[in-house]
Amino acid sequence: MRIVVLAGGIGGARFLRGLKAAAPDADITVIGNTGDDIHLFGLKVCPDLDTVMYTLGGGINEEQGWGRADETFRVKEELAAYGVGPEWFGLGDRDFATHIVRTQMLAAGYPLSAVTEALCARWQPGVRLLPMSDDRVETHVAIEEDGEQRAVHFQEYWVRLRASVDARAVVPVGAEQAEPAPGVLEALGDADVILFPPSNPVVSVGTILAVPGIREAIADAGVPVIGLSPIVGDAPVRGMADKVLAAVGVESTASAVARHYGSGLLDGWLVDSVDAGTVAEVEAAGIRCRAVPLMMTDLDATATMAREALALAEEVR
Ligand code: GDP
Ligand code: FO1
Ligand code: CA
Repeated sequence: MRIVVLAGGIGGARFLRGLKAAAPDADITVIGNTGDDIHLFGLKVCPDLDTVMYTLGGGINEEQGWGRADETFRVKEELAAYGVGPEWFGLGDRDFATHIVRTQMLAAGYPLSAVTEALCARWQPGVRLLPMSDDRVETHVAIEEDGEQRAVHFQEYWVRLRASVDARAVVPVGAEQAEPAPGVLEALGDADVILFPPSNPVVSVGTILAVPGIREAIADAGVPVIGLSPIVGDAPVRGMADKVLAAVGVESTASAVARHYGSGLLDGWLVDSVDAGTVAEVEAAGIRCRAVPLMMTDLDATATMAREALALAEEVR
């Protein structure tokens, strides 16, 4: 079975670990969000691609959910001693090596998709990891700070400001001109099932869908498209999904997120058991819906979620 998954960082990566356990023989292609990418110290950092690669490859800091296990911060300390920031973004020494290799290969003319494949040759994530695009896309967030409107990079909004101010708008800068990376449209066209893991619907899945051609390829694939809600009990399990959903005028509920994707895109939607009361509302919008436990507490629980998603796919097929 060929499964295509549109993934952000932590939510996507943890779900993929469960999916691999649930479907060990499946051929899994991951279309990764690159809107979180940022250039720092002359290096290109791809947080969501790296989170998927390290999580599936066994190099992730498990507690944190991002960055490397067993990390040190000597380089960051030395940069700070030179007064070179930003000091609010924590790049570790082991992680730096990844960004150095990536930046060196990009400078040599390799596209991001080829660079990602080269990095994955070391980590062996057990999935085919494709960036959504080889073109630069950067998510910016419009905020009001000290009475003034300004736009900040998504990482600045999340890491420096901790999403403490309201997001007025979320803009995937460059998405309109971006093209899907090689292999993306082909994978969608060849898929037997397409999954939206419990990733951020605005700044992860939403950004991938903003690349022209990807949404259309999903709708035209003619195979079940199944999503899992990242909103449980009317709040994100972690992160700032509530803030960015508000910016696009969507309530922070499992049902509202399903209706935001819409029946034109989604065939099935899983909500957590605590949100069982919203199943009828989702089904009324033309999306088949089931309530099952959706907390990725351990590998078994996550694999069960993946099995439920695949079972729902067979039901709507
Ligand atoms: P990010 O790029 O690191 O923010 O990761 P993603 O976009 O892939 O996923 C973020 C989303 O995962 C957040 O909106 C969380 O609410 C959701 N999430 C995290 N852990 C869980 C979980 O155990 N269960 C569910 N249902 N959602 C989760
Ligand atoms: N998240 C933080 O909250 N603080 C950090 O200092 C930080 C550094 C960082 C470095 C590399 C990387 O791949 C991810 C990093 N993250 C950090 C996580 C990242 O901001 C978020 O997980 C995602 O981009 C949110 O979607
Ligand atoms: Ca992300």
